[in-house]
Amino acid sequence: MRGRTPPLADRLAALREAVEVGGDRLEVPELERARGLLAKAGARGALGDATVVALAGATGSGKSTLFNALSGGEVSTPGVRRPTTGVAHATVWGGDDATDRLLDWLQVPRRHRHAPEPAMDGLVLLDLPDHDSVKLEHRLEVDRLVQLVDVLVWVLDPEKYADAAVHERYLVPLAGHAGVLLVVLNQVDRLDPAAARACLADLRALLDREGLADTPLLALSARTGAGLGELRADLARRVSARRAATDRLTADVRTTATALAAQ
Ligand SMILES: Nc1nc2c(ncn2[C@@H]2O[C@H](COP(=O)(O)OP(=O)(O)O)[C@@H](O)[C@H]2O)c(=O)[nH]1
Ligand SMILES: [Mg+2]
Repeated sequence: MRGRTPPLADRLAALREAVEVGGDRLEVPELERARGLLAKAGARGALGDATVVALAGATGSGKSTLFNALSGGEVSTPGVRRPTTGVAHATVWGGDDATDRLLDWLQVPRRHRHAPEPAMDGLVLLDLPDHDSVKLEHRLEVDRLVQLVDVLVWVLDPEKYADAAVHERYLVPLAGHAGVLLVVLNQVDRLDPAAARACLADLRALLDREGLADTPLLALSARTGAGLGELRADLARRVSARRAATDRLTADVRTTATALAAQ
């Protein structure tokens, strides 16, 4: 039907067929990635429709402070001395056995259960290690989880928001995933209103140029709480729609199938 997006199951079936056909003819990295994605889709699909949201970003951007502000307490220790932890932390809203299995699959051992909050029921929030950590194992842990989570919130700050590392390594490759991405400009309390507007406009233009025009950009202060309501509302919408996992996999299949077809 014209204009109708094929359901995930149809896309996965098509990808599986392409892998089977292609597997006889050529052995390319795209084929291996497609096999990996089919395995991921099978595993994630069996783990329920909770929404896994990860806070990602550079050292000192404010991930842990934001994680605590959303979690309603001191759950993850903000960095005094760096580098901080290489292990992701989770706060779970209304989790059940399926959520525990989901976190086992994600290999996130540190978990905190939030008090009941109906609007957020079904949210699994992760505080990731720093993507620019001096420790290789921290960076590898970020890369591993970036592949697995449903929604990525990139926490940027006024100094480093245009850093090539985050844009080239993470945001541009995720351009096919605009729907599962959210960018926040944190620490806006450190800017006067005019500077904050200029910074946001510059970052917006940069994201648009990178093919991320559909990605929401929010101004935020994890310290003062400014903009936090808007972020919560965005997350609550995604959580109640219960389709973030499907959307992420759909975007993955689209990217992977395109890469495979180009072979
Ligand atoms: N002024 C200001 N400082 C912040 C904000 N968010 C975090 N910080 C501070 O920035 C430093 C690094 O924060 P942290 O949450 O550890 O960053 P992480 O490395 O990304 O986890 C800490 O001293 C925080 O108190 C913010 O919105 N405004
Ligand atoms: Mg941290």
